[in-house]
Amino acid sequence: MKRNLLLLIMFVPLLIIGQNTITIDGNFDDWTDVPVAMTDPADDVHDTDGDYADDGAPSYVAYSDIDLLEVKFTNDADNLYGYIKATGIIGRTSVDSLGQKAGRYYFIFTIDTDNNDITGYRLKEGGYYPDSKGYDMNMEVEFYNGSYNTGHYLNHEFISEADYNANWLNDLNNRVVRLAPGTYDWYSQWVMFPNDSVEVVVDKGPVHYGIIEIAVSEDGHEAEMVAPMWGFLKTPEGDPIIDLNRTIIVSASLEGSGELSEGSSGPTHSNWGSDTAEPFTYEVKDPATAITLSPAVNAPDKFVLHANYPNPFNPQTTISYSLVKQQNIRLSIYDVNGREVALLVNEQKNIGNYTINWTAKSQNGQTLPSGIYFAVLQAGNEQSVQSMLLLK
Ligand SMILES: [Ca+2]
Ligand SMILES: [Ca+2]
Ligand SMILES: [Ca+2]
Ligand SMILES: [Ca+2]
Repeated sequence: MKRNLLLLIMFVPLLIIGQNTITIDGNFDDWTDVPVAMTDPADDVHDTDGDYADDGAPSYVAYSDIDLLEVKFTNDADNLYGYIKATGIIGRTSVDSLGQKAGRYYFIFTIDTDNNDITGYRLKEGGYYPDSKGYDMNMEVEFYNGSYNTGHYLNHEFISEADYNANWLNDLNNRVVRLAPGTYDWYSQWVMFPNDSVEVVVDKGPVHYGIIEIAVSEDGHEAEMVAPMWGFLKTPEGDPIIDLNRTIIVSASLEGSGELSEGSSGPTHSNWGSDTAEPFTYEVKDPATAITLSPAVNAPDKFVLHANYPNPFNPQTTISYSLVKQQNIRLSIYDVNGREVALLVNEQKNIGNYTINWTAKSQNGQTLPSGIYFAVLQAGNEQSVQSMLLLK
């Protein structure tokens, strides 16, 4: 049984990874097979502007639109994809025509792109909780005044205003990120276009549609986002900041100005709220590797019949087999004279591991005598055989 479990763990997730295709369309069937990266409790939004005890949680604020519940994260050969489920409506902001000021809302994946605490900034500096260090870049979407505003990248490598002033434009013009110790307050922020041109953006700036895209479900509780890896730019040495077979740390947050929050105390009152899930480690997997390696390393092309257990047996034994593709199979028992004495399985089966108990009885229920029997698994012209000894 342990061996079966191991097989299941080893090759089923790899096959699934190879099949991930996320479409940014506001439908979420494409996320079904992506494992949950992190769950987050309900009703734990905190006041982003509020007091922040050194080792305690910041104060609570009621704001259901910001209350995130679940995070997923995946990639294909070219892109990172993030998914967030929330209690309220993702991206909901107040509009100035309602006699309120225009609100802001952020859908954020903050990334420690080099898996190194020394480079980047500390989440707490931005008022985020739980705290964690080393965050270099963001992929995020801003909603403003009731609608989408920009989908942009952020670079947090600047340690001071002087550092920022001296370097940000040069770095962006050279399409590089230096991965240096940074701060929350000093960052550059840009929308990237498919032709590699950039538009520097500021909060509440004009709408630009670049290569980062987002789609929200009809009920508003779910959203999916894509950020092409090349938009994270390169190091001065020319290495991509994000690439396949890298380990990154990801922190997902929702944040918004609070005109529409339950905690708001008037039409112009702004109670900033944010909710951050615990950060998680993510391997940027190579989908091509996942597809080709899994069957070759862990399983034969079509199926495997494992040794029965116990063996010798009396009268019951367990026969197990694994299928790496959906197929019609036939599992039967033969005696030493080549006579089929029992047919255990004869049907189409899905990919997976299967076990079946056999109690040494023939097809019509007769008890069989001691002796050698053969379990035979057949699919098409191929078969796999295990001999079994019934000892009474
Ligand atoms: Ca989708
Ligand atoms: Ca939450
Ligand atoms: Ca870092
Ligand atoms: Ca939380």
